[in-house]
Amino acid sequence: MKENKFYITTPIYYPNDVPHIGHAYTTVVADVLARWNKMLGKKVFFLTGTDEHGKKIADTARREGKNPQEFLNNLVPKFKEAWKKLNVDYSYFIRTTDKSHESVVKEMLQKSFDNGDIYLGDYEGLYCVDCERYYTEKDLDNGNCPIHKKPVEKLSEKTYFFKLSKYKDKLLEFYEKNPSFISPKKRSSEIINRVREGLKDLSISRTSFDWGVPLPFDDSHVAYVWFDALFNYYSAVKDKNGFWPADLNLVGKDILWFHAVYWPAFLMSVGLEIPKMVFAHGFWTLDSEKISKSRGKAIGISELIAITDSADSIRYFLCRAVPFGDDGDFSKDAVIKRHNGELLNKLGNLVSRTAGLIEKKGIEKCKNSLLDKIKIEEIERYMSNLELDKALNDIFSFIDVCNEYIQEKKPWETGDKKVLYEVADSIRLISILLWPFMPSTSEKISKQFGFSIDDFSGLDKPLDENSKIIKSEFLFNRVED
Ligand code: ME8
Repeated sequence: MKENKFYITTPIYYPNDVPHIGHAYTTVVADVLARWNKMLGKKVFFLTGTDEHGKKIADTARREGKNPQEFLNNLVPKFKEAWKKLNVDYSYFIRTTDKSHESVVKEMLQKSFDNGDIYLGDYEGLYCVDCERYYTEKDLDNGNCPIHKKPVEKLSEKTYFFKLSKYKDKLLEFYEKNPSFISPKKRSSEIINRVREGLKDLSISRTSFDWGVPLPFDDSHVAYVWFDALFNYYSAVKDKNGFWPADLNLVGKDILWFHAVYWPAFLMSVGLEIPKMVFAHGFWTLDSEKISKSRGKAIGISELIAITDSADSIRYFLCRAVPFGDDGDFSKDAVIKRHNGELLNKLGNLVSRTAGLIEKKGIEKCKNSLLDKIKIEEIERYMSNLELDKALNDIFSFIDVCNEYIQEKKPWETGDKKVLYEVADSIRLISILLWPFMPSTSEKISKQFGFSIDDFSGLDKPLDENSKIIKSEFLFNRVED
């Protein structure tokens, strides 16, 4: 089972507000990769969820006059609804307030404590509640948190420390042996250099609030939210044989440090295997500014889908517009341009024109001469390197090839049923390859052309000559820009 499984995760998001485009990005890409690996015949487990403990949630709930649980029960469904609207098909949605997760966190704290990696000490520092982390004076931007541009709080507390310093050499050795653990490559050297400079022990407990998992060896402290949160990836599959370790922890670049340094150190301390890869993607900006709920600069999920009235169109845009790993600036115009230009004019037209012609003229089975124009191996390679934009580029180049072929062969004049078969069979390939990106569009095409989408072995099964092919509604509607 181990070689043939794929366990992928998104970060678990803070449900202190409704989800926005940044959360949608990681989740959609994770869904595309999960679906792609399912199509490769792997047993896939795709995890997402919400990070519900900590001061940020406790403070926001208090400001709204609610207790944290009540506050969360109102917001967590918004994440589930958002993923449903975006055709995200996760295997499991974890909440860190799940009792089963809390007991794993306690078990891990106890193990780490028993292994001598946790001790009691004093901590004084500058804390940003929105980040749920301490900063040093030199990290600050004019006295403010460098990310949220808000004042930090001076906190002083008795705290338990995790002996992170002890793991410096072990981590460096691990990175050396597993060069793709921190991906993409351009982000790994910065992390490794910082680790080389030395690691301070990490405060992993809090006494200033109680919204968290109590330490099993001292219940006057609750666990630091990141110790609690990171173990979600393990607690979700603990009882599922063969899925651990994760194959891919997908994260934004903002939280790479936590996943590339704290996470493997915690796992070493408790004697668990370490995920194969942590991949940090770039950030979307809106009008060149960081998208942030707390600073009121964000696009919600319904608003995102409403731009083109198509979840598949947004999924496509997020995967195609920016090389995965790079930053990008989001604009409605860019979404509409790709929707009208690539989805409607290229893919939509190919499908509706071909189906319309076939309804009138029919098809005759023959060898599909277009097949050697689609670079399936290259597309597979791009996908295994997480180069989603390049894979889509190749698929859309093939769509161009098909449109040009019809234009050149003019089957509406010649009535050539073989040409129509070749194009219909190519549409079958296109929709199988596009299914992970645009599942509902691909499923519409497969119904219209009478084939099924099961897995990639279907790529080698030519279209049945007796398929009933019908002209049906347009796949995409034109959006005025
Ligand atoms: O950090 N562009 O939760 P969070 C791209 N609970 N991606 C973005 C983005 C943007 N502008 N904004 C957010 C947390 N993201 C912790 C995680 S995991 C054990 C705990 C995405 O709600 C991106 O994936 O702040 C980023 O890492 C994540 O949302 C942060 O979500």
